[in-house]
Amino acid sequence: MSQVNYLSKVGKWSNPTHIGQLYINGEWVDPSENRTIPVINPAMGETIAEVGLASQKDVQSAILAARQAFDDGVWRSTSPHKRAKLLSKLASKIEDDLNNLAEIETVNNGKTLREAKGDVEEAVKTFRYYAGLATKPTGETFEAEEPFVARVVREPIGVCGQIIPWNYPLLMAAWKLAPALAAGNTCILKPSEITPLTAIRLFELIDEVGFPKGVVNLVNGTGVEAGQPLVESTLVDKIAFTGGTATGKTILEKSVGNLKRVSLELGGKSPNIIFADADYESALDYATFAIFNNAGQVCSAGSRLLVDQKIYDQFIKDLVEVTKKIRVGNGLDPSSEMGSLVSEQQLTKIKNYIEIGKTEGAKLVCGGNRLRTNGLEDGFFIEPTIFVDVKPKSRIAQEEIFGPVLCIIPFETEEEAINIANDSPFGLAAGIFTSDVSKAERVAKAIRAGVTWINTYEQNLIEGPWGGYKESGIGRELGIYGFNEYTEVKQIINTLKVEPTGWFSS
Ligand code: TXE
Repeated sequence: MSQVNYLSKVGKWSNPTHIGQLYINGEWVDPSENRTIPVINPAMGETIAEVGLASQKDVQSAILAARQAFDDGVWRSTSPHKRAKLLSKLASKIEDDLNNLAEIETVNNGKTLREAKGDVEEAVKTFRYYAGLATKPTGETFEAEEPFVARVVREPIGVCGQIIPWNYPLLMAAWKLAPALAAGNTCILKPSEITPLTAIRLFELIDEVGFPKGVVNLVNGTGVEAGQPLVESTLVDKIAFTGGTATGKTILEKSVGNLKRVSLELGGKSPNIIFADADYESALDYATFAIFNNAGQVCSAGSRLLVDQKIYDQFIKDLVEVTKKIRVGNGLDPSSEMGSLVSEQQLTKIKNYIEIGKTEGAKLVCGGNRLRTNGLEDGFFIEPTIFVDVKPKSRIAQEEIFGPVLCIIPFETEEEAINIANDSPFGLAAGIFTSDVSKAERVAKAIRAGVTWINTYEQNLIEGPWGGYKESGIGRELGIYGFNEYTEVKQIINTLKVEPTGWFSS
């Protein structure tokens, strides 16, 4: 089936004519080298589209368009109210297209429709939130010695290269574009080559909204060909990246040419701590949600479950029982509770970690196998998997698996739980389940992570800062924090008395 037929049927994408194209300087253009990359539906293992690949020349065109749009001031000089209006309009268009976008996301990423719809709703909220923030600039003033008056203003940084991953393709595009545009920057978005489809649909909507030419550009392509030129270009002022820690480190190294601003949202190995005095049912429910939601392909997944020795055996028994009931299937099937992994490569990586876990001596008590029956034969499905008695220093407890694999570690005291939780190169998130308010506060403060949830998990508030300590990243997204990451701070000092300094005698 041709890509147009397939996507118009599955995603009800009425006219997906721009799939092979890039969006540069306010226009859909063919890639200069006419090369494409196949896009796979991971639930079926079949090619559903051929997406145009940007060459370095195309990326340069996008950079020049964004540079000119920034330097001309067409966007940064646009009144915040006008910027807000366009961002709100885009939010409404995404909302109107919710079902379509969700289906496209599901067939490209493998997540369930329920998850994909949730992502689209969050993307809408993100654009609305930053539309609101655009009109609320936060300058400061301070008391300066007479005759001076001083104020501090925030200005856009300039041209932003935004490189995003495959686990939340549309939502990550929203997290990047919305604050950057609200603050007056111009953008070049580089989606993951594995999941480019919702970004293409998003840019069709962006085109309808009518941003000034060059303000927002899309280059699809590989990391090396389309991502790296953004990172290395001295015409790009900022790189915002979400992805793996190894790639994040490469990006940091390659960005030094013009000392561009870099924000990185990287991996995690987040601890989820269950104390014996926790509300048992909630703890059980969140322990599964934290790791099996989005098939575990979440940077903040609660992948290390620390369980109080007092309830250890019973909790594991109940957790395994709940986990075995999770319905794994094609994301388009409304009865599926967990979809496929995003790619064969990710499946291979996870299977490899399961083998590592076994050789390290952890006890496999649930799952561990690829699923290949009942219509899942050709897709990249894996059973929700649980290892118990995992050694805190072992590889499966230290490295990001990025799949539905839970590592359970017992602990005896609060201090021991904190030590195990902090014994990680990462520091993105943590969960704490207890009915003791004082203990919850103590542990939340002691854990070195960007977000700590108490008696909940994965509650993401657009208003709050999102980002990690240690090797989980640099900088923060969302809220005013994310907005500020797209601004430079300028101090303006004026004098009310104009006269020479008299410093030199002549
Ligand atoms: O990610 P990459 P991959 C983790 C997860 C996963 C691992 C590898 O553990 O198993 O990373 O996944 C672009 N210059 N996360 O290889 O490479 C690439 O094209 C510029 C966690 O898919 O980090 C894509 O657009 N760009 C993560 C983006 O970087 C480059 C989500 C992410 O790809 C580049 C995804 C280069 N040299 C994976 N190389 C999270 N934090 O949520 C690649 N890219």
